[in-house]
Amino acid sequence: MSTPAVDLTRRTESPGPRFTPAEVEQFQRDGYVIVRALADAELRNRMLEATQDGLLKEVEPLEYEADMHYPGSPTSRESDGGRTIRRLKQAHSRNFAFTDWVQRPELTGRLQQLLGTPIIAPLAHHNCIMTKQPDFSSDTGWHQDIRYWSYARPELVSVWTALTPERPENGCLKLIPGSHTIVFDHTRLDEDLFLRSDVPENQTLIDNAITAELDPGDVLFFHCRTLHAADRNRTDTTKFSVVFTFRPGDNPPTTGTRSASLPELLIPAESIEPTTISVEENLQG
Ligand SMILES: O=C(O)CCC(=O)C(=O)O
Repeated sequence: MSTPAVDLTRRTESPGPRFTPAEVEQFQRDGYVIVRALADAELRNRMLEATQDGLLKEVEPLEYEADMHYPGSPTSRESDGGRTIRRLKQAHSRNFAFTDWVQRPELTGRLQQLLGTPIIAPLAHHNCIMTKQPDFSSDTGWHQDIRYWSYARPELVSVWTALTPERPENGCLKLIPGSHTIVFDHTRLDEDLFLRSDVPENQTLIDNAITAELDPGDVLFFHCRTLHAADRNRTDTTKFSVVFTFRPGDNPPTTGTRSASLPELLIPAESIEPTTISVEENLQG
């Protein structure tokens, strides 16, 4: 079954500093929302330049495709394509453009609507630029980001910013609307906690997936339990996306875990009333 794309209608006016009520409602219901043209071209270009420089100079810390052992990955760092970079880690420390982006009112205003005040950006998760390259990229299976994260509650919002076009052919994200409400029984997940496609109820979910087609500057907000996946890049151009995650102040990482292994950013933002994320859990499995 082909995966429907979300509406790519361009907006003509500035998106402003807040989600509309309909967008908040969509986030609550579907576990994601896309805001078109949220990151302006000047800032995007600064993030893209810093990214291309980091890629060219191989500035550590890096994640290589070969490290993942996903379908399509080179078998080792020594094999053909083994030095293909999958992501530049620690985006925030690479250039002020990334600090600038996570403090922009058009972003923080929206995060406050979802998370309240204060907004915290963990540096241990995401905080990266995905560099999905043409020759040696891989397929990422269906997963919920929270699977390897440890927080008081599964309540974080990730922000995926397209620096270049994202389409099915270059491996744009696919998402399953409403999957942020589902708590999966272990029989539906494989040993790496990816959704098993050989389980019929899982396949029914996968059949409902949408593709998040993005143009440069479009921003996808998604819940840390929203199931998502992506195919490899089958074009001849690298796809670049900046990804950060954010949490409410009262949802700290668990001491001693990877989530608590790095500092976090306290994001400056004016205080506004949040629309809390009320996820009614749907225990399946
Ligand atoms: O771009 C991809 O292959 C997927 C990345 C992803 O799902 C993630 O970083 O959580």
